[in-house]
Amino acid sequence: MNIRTVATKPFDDQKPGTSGLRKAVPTFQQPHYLENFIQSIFNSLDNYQGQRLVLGGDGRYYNRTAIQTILKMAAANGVGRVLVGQGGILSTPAASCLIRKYQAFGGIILSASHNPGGPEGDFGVKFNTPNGGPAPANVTEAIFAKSKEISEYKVLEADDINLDQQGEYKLGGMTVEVVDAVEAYADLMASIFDFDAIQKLLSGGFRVVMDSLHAVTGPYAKEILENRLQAPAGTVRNGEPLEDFGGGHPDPNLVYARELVEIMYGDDAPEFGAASDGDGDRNMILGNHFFVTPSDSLAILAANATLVPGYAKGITGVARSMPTSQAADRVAKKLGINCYETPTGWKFFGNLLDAGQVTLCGEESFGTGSNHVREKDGLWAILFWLNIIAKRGQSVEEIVKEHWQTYGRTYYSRHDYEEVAKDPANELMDQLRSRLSSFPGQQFHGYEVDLADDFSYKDPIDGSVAEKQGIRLVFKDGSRLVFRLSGTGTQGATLRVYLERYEGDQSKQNEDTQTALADLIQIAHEIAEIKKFTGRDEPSVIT
Ligand code: VG1
Ligand code: CO
Repeated sequence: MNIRTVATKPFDDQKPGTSGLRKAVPTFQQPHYLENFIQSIFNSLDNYQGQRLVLGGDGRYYNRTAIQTILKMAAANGVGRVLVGQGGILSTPAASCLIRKYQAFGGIILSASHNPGGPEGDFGVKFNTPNGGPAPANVTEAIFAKSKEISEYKVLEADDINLDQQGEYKLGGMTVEVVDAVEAYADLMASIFDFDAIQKLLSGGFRVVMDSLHAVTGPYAKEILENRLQAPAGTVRNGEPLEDFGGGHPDPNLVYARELVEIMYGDDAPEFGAASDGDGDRNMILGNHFFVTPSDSLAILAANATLVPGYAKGITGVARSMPTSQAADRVAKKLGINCYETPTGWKFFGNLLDAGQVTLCGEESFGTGSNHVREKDGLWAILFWLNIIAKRGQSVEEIVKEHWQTYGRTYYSRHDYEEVAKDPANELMDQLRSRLSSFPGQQFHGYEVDLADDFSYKDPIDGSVAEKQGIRLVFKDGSRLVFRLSGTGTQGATLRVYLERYEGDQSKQNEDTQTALADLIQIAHEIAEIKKFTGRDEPSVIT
């Protein structure tokens, strides 16, 4: 067994963001760049020697190369056994499922999620802990600290493993197990949802279109929807994972999943449409000519959870990220269950889920999930919706509108200003921050500010504190404006403006969202001087 120790120097930009280390592919292709980060992960951990690791990615460009490197480094660093998805494929929720099922010490997931792929696109590395969830801040900080002082890494000299053939391989003293990427995850879904009821729905003329956007969910969706639930072949579109996602942007929203949106808003539209992102943790839900906002989706899943066998006994609580609308809070209140508001990013839900404080979690960014894994989960959300529809016998639109009648409607939108210059974007945030104490009591277009702060969160389980998580203006009527800079982009800065307004009056619940939010949009422009700092009149993406 020949272990090579390679001398290296630190890179100064290996600080993980909202969801792992995300950089352009050419950055990862620099000599030692990937190796430094992987070695820093091992250097930050204790007692993993001889233990299990889960490894896989969303199939994007550089996935296979990186997997071979990581396997050889894991072998050289004393890992006992690595479970790799066949073809190097594992969706983020499937990786979380395997970590939990096989009690691995962690997982390395290769993905830049919703960011485009290909040689000029993005790549990413996420480290997940034994609970199956994204590493919390203390872990990512420890990795970052190691990355700043690294001087060498270890790698085994060996041939590449055949990732396409299931089975066991030896790499030095380590065993590599190439496993079916889909089976354990599909079994988990079957254990949660009423597959018989869904199958009956699908065989009764209820038409479903699932767009995998040439990203990782293709094989999962085909196995679950077309094989196990016997939806007609072709239900899953763009189901072949491609290294560049077919040139698309694997982000399931009304802008980037245009093909699906055209089908669902076209003549003879199917009853249900869904899409998922690069790594399979996001979801978009559409009905016939109808879009479900992710914030509403979380609230509706919570309100209907007992229709799903896996949650038949009820849910203990709901958590949502701060920018996510307060629709779920109203359901929690009515059900008398816990309700938490966390910073953006799935890592903040882990402790609450582990402690049993919440069962469902969600983010406005098309992410929903539960305690079945420790990641958000796109196909799980889609199956949840199908299960609810099968039980209620109503359309997507009917279910949502009935929800609004019961709980009120929360008009909600996010405006993204992508790839703007970094320094002025930071200035925009700084100038808002500096004026926070002056906002309360001020009136803007008839909205009076009740509270203005830079959101900070104290984890109720371990007491850790996360500061500067987004600027929040809450108005007297409960409407909100939130400003954040993205922690997942790789070009310049992305300003996210989140807008929310509650409408309890049933006769006013059918307005167009942007129209209903027009005053708040105007206020956002005025107080943040968006044009001045970004040079843009309009957002690049509205969701
Ligand atoms: C975005 C979303 C956030 C999500 C994160 C990771 O982060 O806003 O809600 O958790 O992406 O999603 P940011 O910092 O760019 O706003 V994904 O599907 O990367 O794993
Ligand atoms: Co994702």
